Amino acid sequence: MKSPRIISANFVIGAVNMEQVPDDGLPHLAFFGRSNVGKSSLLNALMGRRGLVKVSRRPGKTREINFFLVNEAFYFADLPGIGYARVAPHIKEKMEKIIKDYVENSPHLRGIVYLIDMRRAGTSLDIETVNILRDLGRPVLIVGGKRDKLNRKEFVQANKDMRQRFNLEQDPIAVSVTRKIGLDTLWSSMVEAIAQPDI
Ligand SMILES: Nc1nc2c(ncn2[C@@H]2O[C@H](COP(=O)(O)OP(=O)(O)OP(=O)(O)O)[C@@H](O)[C@H]2O)c(=O)[nH]1
Ligand SMILES: [Mg+2]
Repeated sequence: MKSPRIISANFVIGAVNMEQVPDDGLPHLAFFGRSNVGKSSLLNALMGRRGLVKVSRRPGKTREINFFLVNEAFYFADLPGIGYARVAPHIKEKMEKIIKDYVENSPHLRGIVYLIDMRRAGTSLDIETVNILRDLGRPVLIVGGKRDKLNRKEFVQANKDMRQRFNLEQDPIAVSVTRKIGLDTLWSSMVEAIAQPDI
């Protein structure tokens, strides 16, 4: 499948609590993963809007859930990156509370695209987080990011490691924003997830 035509993509709100999370009945798809893994860059690439999502020079900068309305049909949620040690503890606590509230309680969240830096093929924090999301009953789509940083041999090994670490039956979707690899494949899986009826 080719990527759908993006007719409109707009920033809606940076939500810091559940009251601010869009609740108009349209489905949500969230993007999650370690800080600096490339979530915001991937969102820009998927929406075909270069500067819509702020790409961090300093990791850990995104501290709220940023919602983008796409084609007036669904929302992309850019979740704050996890695992960034230099964020002050009180901010970290807040950050974790909004993620937890949203992931546990949003009735419109259809699934989570969990992005992993393929060079590390999933850290213990990634494994732990994915297990929590799965235990909550949330569909998780594991995506390997920064594919351009790996040579052929490293790529083969990373796929093997990711399959084992995340119990995948096949190789994860691998993407590169800089080389525009895997975006159509990712879109197909996302469109499927978005089409699921509300639980
Ligand atoms: N080589 C390469 N670099 C990438 C790719 N995607 C993102 N980057 C770079 O990785 C850095 C972090 O990208 P972001 O998109 O801000 O990462 P993030 O996951 O949103 O980070 P937080 O908001 O801090 O959680 C930036 O310097 C990007 O240019 C990719 O596919 N390949
Ligand atoms: Mg970001």
